[in-house]
Parts: sequence; C-alpha cells; structure tokens
Amino acid sequence: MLKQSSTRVLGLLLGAGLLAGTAQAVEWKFAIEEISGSVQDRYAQEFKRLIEEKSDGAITVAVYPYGSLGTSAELTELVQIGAIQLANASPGHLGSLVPEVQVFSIPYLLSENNEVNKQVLTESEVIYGPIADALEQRELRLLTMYPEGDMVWTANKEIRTPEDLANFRMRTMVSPMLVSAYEAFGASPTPMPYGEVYGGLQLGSIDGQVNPIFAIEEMKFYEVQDYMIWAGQQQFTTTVVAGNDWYHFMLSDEERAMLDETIAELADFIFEVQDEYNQERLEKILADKPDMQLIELTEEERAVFRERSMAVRDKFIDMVGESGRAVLEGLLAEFEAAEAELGG
Ligand code: 6CS
Repeated sequence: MLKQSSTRVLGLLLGAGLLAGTAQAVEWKFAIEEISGSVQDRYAQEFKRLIEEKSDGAITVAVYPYGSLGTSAELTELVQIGAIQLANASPGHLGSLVPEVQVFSIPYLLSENNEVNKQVLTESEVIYGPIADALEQRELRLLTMYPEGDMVWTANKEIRTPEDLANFRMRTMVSPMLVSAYEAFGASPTPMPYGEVYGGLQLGSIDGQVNPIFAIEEMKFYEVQDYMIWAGQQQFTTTVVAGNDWYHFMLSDEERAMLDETIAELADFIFEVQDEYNQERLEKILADKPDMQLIELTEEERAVFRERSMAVRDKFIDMVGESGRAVLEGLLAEFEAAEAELGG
C-alpha cells in the first residue's frame, strides 16, 4: 500500500524535472542516500558504467546524490510511485514502511566477520524470500543488499557502559527498531534525517551519532566530535530497490536480464570498495584531527551491550509478529551456518 504522496514529494518531482520527458530516451534514474564520493555513489557509478556499456548507450543511468531529491524516506516514495526507477533504501530508514526489514537494525545480529555478512546478504533465502515479498507488497523489488562497514559511535565523551549513555541523545536513523535498540543500551535515542545530523551535533540538539567511518569523514561529523567508539554492535546495511511494476512489466526480458546480471557482478566490487573507503577515511580523519580519541570496547564491555540487545529481538517479534519471528530465526540460522563455513 503506497504511503500518501505528499505535496513535498510532488514538489520534488517538479523541481527535479522528473515528470518531464519520461517517454523519450531510455533513462534509468537511480537515487542514492549518500553524497557524491560515498560508498553508495561508487556503486551507482559503476552500475551506470556497466549498464551504459552493455546496452551500447541505448540506456543511460542518471545518478541522483543525497540532497538532490529528498530524504531517504522520500526517495523510497519516488520509487514506489514510479517517478524514479532505482534507489538505495537502507533498513534504518525503511522500518516504518516494511517492518520485517528492521531485523537489520537489531544490534549484534550480523557477524563480526564481514565475509560472512557479504555471503548472507547476497545469497540469503530469508532476504530474497519473505523479506523480498514484504517489500514487493509495498511496490518495491529488492535487487540486492550489501554491507557498508561497521557502525561507529561518535561522541564528545568516553562511552564504555550503558551508564555512560544515560541522558545521551544519540542520533539514529528513523527506524522504530533503532530507537528501541538505543533505549535498551541506556541512551536517549533521537531519530532524524541524515542531512540534519551535522547541524544537530554542532548546535547541540544531539550529543552523538552512529555511522560507518567513511560517512563520519565525508559528512564531516568528526569535526564536531572528539571520540570514535567501536562497540561491534552493527554493520551498516543497505538495499538497492527498483519499482516493482517497472521491473516486472516495463523492462524487456533482455533489459531485466542485463540488470540482474549487473547487480550480481557488483557484489564483490562494492564489498571491496566499502572496506577500502573505511580504511582510507580513518587515515584521513586522523590526519585532519590527530587528537581524535579512538576507543575499542573490550569483549567484556561489549558483552554488556550484547546482553541488553536480546530484549530488542523480543521487541522485534512483538512489533512484527510471527512473520518477524520466522525472519529473525531464519537469519540467525543463516549467519550461524555461514560462520561455520567462513569463520566467526
Ligand atoms: O545515517 C544515515 O542516515 C545514513 N548513513 C549512511 C552511511 N548512509 C545512508 C543513511 O541515510
């Protein structure tokens, strides 16, 4: 069921010229939730290069970076109504629309071995079964999921225990599950769109935020935060979605095959990119701010947060119901099997 389309979304369509010229040359519009130079941008640019090459230029791909069309939730809405064809839609923002997807917002669910995460995110029968079906009911075709790196807390004080998080306004993405997770950790979660985070930190309406290193660098959060803290609680994951009708009924069989093939080719590519970006950007942060305090929580300190996250699993089942239980248990089994194969 499509969310009520807002005047703001209509404004976005007109402002970006998305209502004009749709019947002319074949152009696939791909909106990302991050700025130029980000992990999602690298993915979209490589996707563009491959599609344009494979189609001999018959198809062009226009990439819209964050800020050019709207918030993450609005990008998803644009895909649903067919104004754009493709977008990143991260679980942290999709939760209110597709409750099942919030499973990825449960802390300590994914593996500490990112090879395991990559394998499950690309091949999972749960993700490409019941989770994809849930997206399809909201007009979205799930094309792929990929990890973007360990999510690091930033703050202006040391955080090692839930007590350190008391009254700490931690900015989260807008998923209700993330709000529950940070409540369980002892913080005061404050959901807000990505574009407002820097200002929120600078003006003091939030005390900290949580994101992969590459984002902390490119969004300049590190300029107004003195601590980076690794608690190992979460890997940032994103989906790439297409309009369901567009995918099934508007693409030719050849175009659909080209799209699927390209998406499959990009899984290894983006996995390496995110790893490289996160390493390089940490060096950049430290070069720019040598006083940045880096704290890695010990196993004992992490165990306290991990223990608290168990209640978040129950909350997920309460929120989503029996289909949520099946999704959670199925994914846990898949991560366990992949860890047995690749190492935990
Ligand atoms: O924190 C956020 O809202 C965002 N973080 C990343 C790394 N990508 C997109 C998302 O919107």
